[in-house]
Amino acid sequence: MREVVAGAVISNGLLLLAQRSYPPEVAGLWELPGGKVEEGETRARALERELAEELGVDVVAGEQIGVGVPLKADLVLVALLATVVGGNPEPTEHTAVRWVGAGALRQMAADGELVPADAVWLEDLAELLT
Ligand code: 523
Repeated sequence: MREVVAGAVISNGLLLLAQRSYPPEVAGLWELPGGKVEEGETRARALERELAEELGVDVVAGEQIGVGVPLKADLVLVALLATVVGGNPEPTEHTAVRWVGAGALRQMAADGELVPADAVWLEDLAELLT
């Protein structure tokens, strides 16, 4: 079983979302940024590495939020809280980034603009933002 870790980065009461550029099924949809945990890496370290690579930010990963979401037979998606300790997110692999509050997040979910797996965390995320 491999893990993908995603960051619930919250700053000033807003959540960071990143717009996927690939694959075609999810291109244009918004996600909590992250990536695959490599062999020998903790979830927290993997998230810190992925956000540095993809967005040029230094974050400190915290506790898990929500449930693990199965992606395929051998892959599970896990979300960790994360705090920015340096830099401003600038997308290198994503199309764009944005910061949203609970209302905008709910609207995006209702409009089908979130990556399906991430939409499972809607209530967990909305609670953190209110
Ligand atoms: N998800 C997903 N939500 C989410 C992330 C970060 C990832 O549903 N918030 C899915 C999308 C892919 C798989 O997890 O099916 C791997 O994510 P990806 O592509 O962001 O991870 P990478 O960059 O480590 O993997 P490669 O594209 O294989 O390099």
